[in-house]
Amino acid sequence: MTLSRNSDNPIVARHDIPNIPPHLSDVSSVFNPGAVKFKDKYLLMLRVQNRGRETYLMMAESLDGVSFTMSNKTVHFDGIESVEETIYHIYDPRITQIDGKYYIVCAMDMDDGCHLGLARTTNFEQFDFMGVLSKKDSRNGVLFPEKVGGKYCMLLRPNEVRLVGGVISGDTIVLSTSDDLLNWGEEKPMASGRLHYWDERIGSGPPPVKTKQGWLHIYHGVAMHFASSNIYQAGAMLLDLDDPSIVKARSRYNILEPRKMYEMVGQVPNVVFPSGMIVENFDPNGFALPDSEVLLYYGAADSSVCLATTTIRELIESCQYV
Ligand code: M1P
Repeated sequence: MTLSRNSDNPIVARHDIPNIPPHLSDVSSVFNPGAVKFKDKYLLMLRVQNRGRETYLMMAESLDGVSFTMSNKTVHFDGIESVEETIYHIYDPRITQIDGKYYIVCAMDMDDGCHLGLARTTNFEQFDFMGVLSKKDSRNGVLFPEKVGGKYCMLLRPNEVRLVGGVISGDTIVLSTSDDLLNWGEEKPMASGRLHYWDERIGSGPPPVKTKQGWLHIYHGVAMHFASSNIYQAGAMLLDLDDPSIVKARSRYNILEPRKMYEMVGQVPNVVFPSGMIVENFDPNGFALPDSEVLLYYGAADSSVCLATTTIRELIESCQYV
């Protein structure tokens, strides 16, 4: 399995973020981006942290997927003021195109824990907040790009376990379905962490991609059996096309792990956190082509944004183990 890190990594770092008074000035970090191709441009929705450790979302655009120009304003979700509870942070956006509209699922830290929020846009200039999706403490929500069995589908990761270091995480990704994208039904377990191995705690990465072999899903796994640090890595799964709660195959070995200094050292050491993926080529029925290039965008050490590339075929070949 070869995932090639871009030689310009980190492709977006804290010094690339413009000063935007009064809140953004010489920011602390930028990481865990959502990614999408829109009108022949590569777009990232960046998670930016200022010196108050407050979180802002910011768009960046590129013609080649590597060299990005930052927006000169932060993203605002119109209508988010209607949420009565305090929202402390909105972060880790995952972007999915469904029927010509773009949906963004974010984590939102609130008084009673982390919840998933949904926003929608058609132009990446103006965004409408649609609602809070999760009742339970959850993170890593990703929407499928089309209905399956007549229903919208979402993967999410309930937060149930406190990791060394304080963050509440989880070890099971679940599948939920909906008729309207706002009201979500029963959560069916899809995949769990594997104790003693690289992915003891897990969470979804970018939204799943349709391939002839199944829904290709990149996820992060956390190895927790090391005294000094939790190690965040990336792996892949293939889910059944008709029932995505069934894992057909999964990578036994991680496909990307912290090795470079920018992944091992930073705000949270030893983290690669895949959150955006752009697949270049699909067939007319929406199946990703095996030789299509894949651009995987990830947060490194909760400090910067990096890019690694591969192909659909190689990602599928990494999924040989259930
Ligand atoms: O610090 C590493 C990551 O920790 C959390 O990950 P998870 O979703 O698996 O619990 C999140 O806070 C994530 O943003 C962060 O990058």
